[in-house]
Amino acid sequence: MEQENKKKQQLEDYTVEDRDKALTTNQGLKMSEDEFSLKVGDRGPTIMEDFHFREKMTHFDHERIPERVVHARGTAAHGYFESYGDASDITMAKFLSEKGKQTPVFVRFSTVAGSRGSADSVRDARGFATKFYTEEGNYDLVGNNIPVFFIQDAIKFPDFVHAVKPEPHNEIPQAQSAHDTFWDFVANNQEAAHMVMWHMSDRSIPRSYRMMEGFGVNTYRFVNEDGVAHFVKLHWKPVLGVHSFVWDEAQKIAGKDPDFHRRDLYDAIEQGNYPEYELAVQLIPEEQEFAFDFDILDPTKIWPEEQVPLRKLGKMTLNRNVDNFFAETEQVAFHVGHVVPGIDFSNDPLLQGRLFSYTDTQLIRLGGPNFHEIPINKPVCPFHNNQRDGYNRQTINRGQVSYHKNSLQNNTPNPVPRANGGYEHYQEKVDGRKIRARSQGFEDHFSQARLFWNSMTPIEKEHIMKAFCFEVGKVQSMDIRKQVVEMVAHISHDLAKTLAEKVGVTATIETIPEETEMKQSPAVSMYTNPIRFVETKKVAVIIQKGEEAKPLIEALEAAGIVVEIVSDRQGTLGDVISDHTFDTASPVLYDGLIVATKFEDALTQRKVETFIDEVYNHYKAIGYTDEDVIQVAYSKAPGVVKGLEAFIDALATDRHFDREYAIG
Ligand code: HDD
Repeated sequence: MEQENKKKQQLEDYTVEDRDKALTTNQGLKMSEDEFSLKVGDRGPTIMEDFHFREKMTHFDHERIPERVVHARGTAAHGYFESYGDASDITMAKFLSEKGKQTPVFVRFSTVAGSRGSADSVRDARGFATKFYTEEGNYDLVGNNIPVFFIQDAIKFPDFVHAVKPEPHNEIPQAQSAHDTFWDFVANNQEAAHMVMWHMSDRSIPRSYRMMEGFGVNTYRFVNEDGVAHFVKLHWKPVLGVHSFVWDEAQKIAGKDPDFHRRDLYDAIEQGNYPEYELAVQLIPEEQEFAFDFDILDPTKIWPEEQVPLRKLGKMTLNRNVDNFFAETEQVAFHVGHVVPGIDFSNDPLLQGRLFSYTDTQLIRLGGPNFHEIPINKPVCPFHNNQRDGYNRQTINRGQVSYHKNSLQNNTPNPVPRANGGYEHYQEKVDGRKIRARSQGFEDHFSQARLFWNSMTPIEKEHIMKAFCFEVGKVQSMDIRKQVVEMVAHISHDLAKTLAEKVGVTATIETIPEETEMKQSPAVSMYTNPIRFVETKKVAVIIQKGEEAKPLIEALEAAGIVVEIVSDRQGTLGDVISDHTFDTASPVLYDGLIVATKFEDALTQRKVETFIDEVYNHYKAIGYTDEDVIQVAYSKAPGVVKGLEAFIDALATDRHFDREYAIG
């Protein structure tokens, strides 16, 4: 249960209710007319005097701000984090210091490459950025749903982003990596190999923001009161488990409902189905920095969970939608440098560069240095310093003094020592020559790409292979296709050979030594230990006479399933209400389907069969009430079942992939 939420209280001071109020200008002047500009005669020209027209139009003309240079498309929610216990043995962060301690949070999920108006279901990494409003200041954990990154050094970030974004000469394609510049970048910057394997896997087409993991990606440090430090990696584990679309479905959803993920999160919260994620940490003591066969500062490497186990720290619950998308979701400003005592940085060169970029980008995006005063960004604890002025300054700092040191104000605001909560950077001893070079420990680009491939179940391998064929098959340059195949040959000869054949290139695979070592990390597989559940899954029920369906619908809802009725018309159908027709609904928008009727009208029945085909082709559960309503071939296939109980069981399995081999 959530206790008093300080952030919610703070935001209420800024929240305005416009309902039932008189219309005024921004100066508070009530207006008697808002439909007509001030003219000379009712057919004459508009006159300069019309301050109301000018104010309204000027505000409108300035409504847009630049979208985020990456992660432009996103959605967000409020909630709280609750600590499982006292983690003071590893960090002095107060929000982790006692069991049951709650901290308000704001989380923004996003895609990376697409523009603000792009579709949600595209193949892409997903951003998972959390702002903890702690009593010691804001702590931002700015992560993704994939634990590694494309590049090792932040100086390459502009190159990578230029390559994945739409191509500059024609701005095509939108929100996709299936094009020449992306794959040219990958083939020529082979540190991307491991990330590309994740990117081609089903991880990059998540079913829901509620059903994906989050990773801090970079290596950070936890420091306790005694100054003892551990290298750490942070993880979010969704309570519902990790679940994905299939690729054909994801592409269709992009057209049928480009807001799919946004809507899914919003609806779940409105329905009281609050998404939950557990925060966990992997810890490596300082003295074991070099104890692994990978470099722990390399952001293209995971720390296999089997080698470095997870310790769970607490749980986050998202329980409130935003009141205003722009004010909150668009204006929230995350930064990896927003930390609290007990959380520190490593020399991971990607993280070091991020520490510059995030504040810098807010300056242009939010129009100046006072973005911390925007309500969504404001800490819930007091903040005082000698920074002043700038565009849109809101704080009214009283007094004569805005400098340190001073005597007029008794030298305040004053820095405080660590013992009193002052942030002190971890005193790492650093020694070296200035050099622009890749660390030797960062040179191996393929071992973990292979580890990932070897850890996949057969169906995951097949999906990765198909994703490669799709993406590389869209590349126009045959030379780039060949380069990619040769890169992939360092990961798996089988994968490279299939890819070469499918995309029509002859590549020199045999000359690349085949790696025989078969290390695995089962934790990276989505399908090795899937979580089965039905609660919050969305099911379409096809009926035409409502009175027969009411008990069925009630039983589904009692199991926590979200039900929508689809029929040949909307509105009242006996004693239930039909939500959709076959035109307003789409089979790709549901996790499962129950067919409870057969239509006499041949055209309508054809629509039902098309609906069933699509659900079937995407391996989703299908229930039927009677043999008459389903084709015989389907009724014998896995995951196509008769009766309610069998359907609920079939729905708990996300996808019945064995269907592909059962018939057809
Ligand atoms: Fe980044 C946004 C995650 C590397 C520079 N990044 C951004 C967001 C997420 C991430 C989730 C969206 C935050 C929001 O919702 O507002 N970024 C990552 C992860 C990375 C990563 C997990 C690899 C470990 N990023 C990265 C590098 C740089 C940036 C190497 C530059 C050196 N990222 C930015 C940015 C953005 C951003 C340009 C765009 C909008 C923003 O910051 O606020 O500064």
